[in-house]
This record gives sequence, C-alpha cells and structure tokens, in this order.
Amino acid sequence: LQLENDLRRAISGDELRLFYQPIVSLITGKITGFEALLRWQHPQKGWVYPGEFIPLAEETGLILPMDLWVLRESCRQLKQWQIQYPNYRYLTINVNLSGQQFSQPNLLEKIDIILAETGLDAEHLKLEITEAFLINKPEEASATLKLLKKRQIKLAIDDFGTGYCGLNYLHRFPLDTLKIDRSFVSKLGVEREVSIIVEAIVSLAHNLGMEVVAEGIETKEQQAQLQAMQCEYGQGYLLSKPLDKEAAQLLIASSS
Ligand code: G
Ligand code: G
Ligand code: MN
Ligand code: NA
Repeated sequence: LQLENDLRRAISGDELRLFYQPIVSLITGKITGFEALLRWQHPQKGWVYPGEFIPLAEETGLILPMDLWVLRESCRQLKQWQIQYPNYRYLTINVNLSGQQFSQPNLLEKIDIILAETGLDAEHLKLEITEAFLINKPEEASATLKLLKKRQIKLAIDDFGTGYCGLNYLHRFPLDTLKIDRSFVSKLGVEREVSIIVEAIVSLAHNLGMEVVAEGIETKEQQAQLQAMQCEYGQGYLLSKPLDKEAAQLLIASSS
C-alpha cells in the first residue's frame, strides 16, 4: 500500500522521467528514432525501473494515467527536437502502451487530444503493443489497430517471440514493425537453432510487409549476424543505452 501511495504521488507530482533509447539503421548507422522508457525517480529509493512498478500499476489501474503521461511527454519532447533540429524531422518516437490502455474505449480520443496539444504529426508516433494483448483479444485489438492506422499512427509488436509466438495471427493486424525480443538476440552465435529461427522471423516479417527491429544487441557479432539476415534496424547497448533527455538531445545535435 505504501508503494501504491508513492506511485499515485509520483504520477500526480514530478517524479516520473523518460529515457530515450536510439533505434538505429543497421544499413546506414543513422538514428531513425527513439524508444521512450519510463523511470521513476523516487525521493528515497532513487531510480526505480518499470519491472518494479508496472505490475502494481496494472493491478491498481494507475497504468492508465501513467501511460498517458508517457505518451504526452514523449510527443511533446519529439516535437521540440523536430523544431530545434529541422534536419531530424523524420525521427519517430516509440511509446509502450499496456494492454489495458489499448482496451480503453476512449483511447483514440485521448491520443487525438495529445497529438493536437503537442502538435506532433501522427506518422511520427509509433505505439508498441505486446503479443499478449493481440492474442487475448484479437477482435478488439484488430478494430482498435485499424482505427489507429487510419490516423497514420505507426504500430509495432514488441518482444516478439516471448511466450506466445503465434505466427498465423500476425497477418490479421495492420502492423508496421516487428521487434524481435532480446532473448533471441542474446543467443545468436551461441545456439545454432536460434540463428535459424531469427532468420525465419525476419523473412516472415518482410514477406508480411513489416520492418524488423532487433532488440538487445550487445555485441558486434550479433550485429553482423543480424545484418547478414537483412534485419534493417537495431536497438541495444552496443548501439546506445537508454539516454536521459539531455544526452539524447546532445546525440541529435552532434549528428546534425
Ligand atoms: O528498461 P526497461 O526496464 O525500461 O523496460 C522494462 C519493461 O518496461 C519493458 O518491457 C518496457 O516495455 C516496459 N516499459 C518501459 N516504459 C514503459 C511505459 O511507459 N509504459 C509501459 N506500459 N511499459 C513500459
Ligand atoms: O520490452 P521492451 O523492449 O519495451 O524493453 C526494453 C528494455 O530493454 C528496457 O528495459 C531497456 O533498458 C532494455 N535494454 C535495452 N537494450 C538492452 C540491451 O542491449 N541489453 C539488455 N540486457 N537490455 C537492454
Ligand atoms: Mn518496448
Ligand atoms: Na521489447
């Protein structure tokens, strides 16, 4: 209960922070955008990571206002960078939304308001969705995703391959991007079968018209294997850790 009260205070107060992890083209080496990752700067405990508070946020419903804060702050920040660095207007921001948020009947209205308030073009926003939500509520998910697509908002399936790995449902959703979970990437070059699986996922995604991002790239060998498999984007500590907003801005400024 203490943590729940703390979390309420964090959301209404000024304790949530966003970090930005670059998503990089494995072909050109250029940054194509950032994934916004939530952190909680707790006055006593210091930095608290999502793994420690997202489960509680989901149980208590606090995830709804929290994810909306993340969405608003992400859109606001990207818009500011686009204005400040016009050469980088093409950058996109990836925002993780919980399944609960996708099930809200007024999600579309809330997103419309946030885009209007921040002035960000819908095409520069990419929402990351978990497999679990697509599998558990396929009809509902399909209807919601179609409405988001109509607005030009981009859609990614996150942590692909963890748990469910349903291949036959992928084509039912209007997804732009498939993100290969880092548990696969970490085993590249360690377990031979994993290379075969990853190569098959990349090829499946391409054949269904999706782009692929490999998550959790930590070594040059993993990067080289993914490049050889025609995986076009990557994310991970080798390319860059999640950066605070000052560091992310410096990165944009220094590559201008
Ligand atoms: O670094 P990392 O610990 O940030 O993230 C761990 C997990 O928390 C990831 O699976 C990520 O998808 C999730 N996550 C990070 N930020 C957010 C957020 O703003 N909203 C939701 N719902 N999940 C997030
Ligand atoms: O599930 P999601 O992809 O949204 O979560 C991203 C999470 O992965 C964040 O917690 C982020 O800090 C973490 N992360 C990003 N790059 C790497 C990496 O190269 N290795 C590991 N182990 N974790 C990473
Ligand atoms: Mn994600
Ligand atoms: Na992920």
